Amino acid sequence: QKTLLTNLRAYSVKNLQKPPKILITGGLGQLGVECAKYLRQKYGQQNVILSDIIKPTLDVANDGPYIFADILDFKGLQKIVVDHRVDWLIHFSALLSAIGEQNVPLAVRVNIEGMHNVIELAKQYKLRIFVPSTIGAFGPDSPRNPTPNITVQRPRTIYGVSKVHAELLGEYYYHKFGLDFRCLRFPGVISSDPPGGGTTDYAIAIFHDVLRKGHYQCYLKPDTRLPMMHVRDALKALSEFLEAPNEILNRRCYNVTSMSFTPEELADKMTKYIPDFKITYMPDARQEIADSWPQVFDDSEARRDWNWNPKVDLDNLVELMMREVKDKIA
Ligand code: AKB
Repeated sequence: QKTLLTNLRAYSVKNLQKPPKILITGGLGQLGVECAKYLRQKYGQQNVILSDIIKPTLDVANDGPYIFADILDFKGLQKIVVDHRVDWLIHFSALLSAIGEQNVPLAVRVNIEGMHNVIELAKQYKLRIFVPSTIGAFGPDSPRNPTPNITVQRPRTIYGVSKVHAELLGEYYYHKFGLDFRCLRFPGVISSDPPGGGTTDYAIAIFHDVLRKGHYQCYLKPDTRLPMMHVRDALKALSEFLEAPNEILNRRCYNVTSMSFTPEELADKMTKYIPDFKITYMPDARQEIADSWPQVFDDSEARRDWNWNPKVDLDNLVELMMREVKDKIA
């Protein structure tokens, strides 16, 4: 009775009879745990199932439903959808840009074969499916400042190629089969949880290193401008977009962003909290990836169609990260 009441109170979406049952794949990546927390507040703890192939920490296991799910095992996925009566699928499993370049065959399996499985699954069981895309879905031939919603997409990483593939496949399934496919192209998402394997990771690592050691060696040049967003805004975008009625959406894939900055500009803001920290620069292979990506992301279509409006600017982001990373490493 108590759980039911909590669920009903938490559930604020209009136009739906009951809270959706949501399955999150790749749940132990950068966004999964925070996303589950966010959506459980909204739809009830038991209605959001986190999944991965990794053994969770006790904290994660105690937070709500957690199950084993291998996105490369189609039958296993079918069983989960049937047993748990899943309505919405949030598909986070992916190898990011830098790590993907180190193991292309694995990235093809996880990012492309995995996508084939979940999209067929969503079609068979009529699920609403959310797949994140990225600024990495653009390449050196795309306009970089600003990068509009519809433009040339010729990425040069396997991560980017797999995301363009996911976008096109999702749009195709929408038009051909009426699949409720939804996709947001995220910029670098900044959270106190380590991301692992991305090109935008410096903007997280810098907080951890500076708070722990007082200095940071950056693998990008000081003037490398990239679009970014705090995880709070990423989850707000995801949840608002998932709830948006189909009638107001003019497309299935939208650019979203909050801000753009360079390592130099970020470091400058951080000196307000730690005036004497040291930053040095030693660009590596990730520089070439960053140089092919958007510098400023045009998300005006998301703002117009479903009222996307980010809340965290660069000053807020630095303040939040200082606090959150301090708590994490304490
Ligand atoms: C990465 O750097 O690979 C990701 C992304 C921007 O998609 N954070």
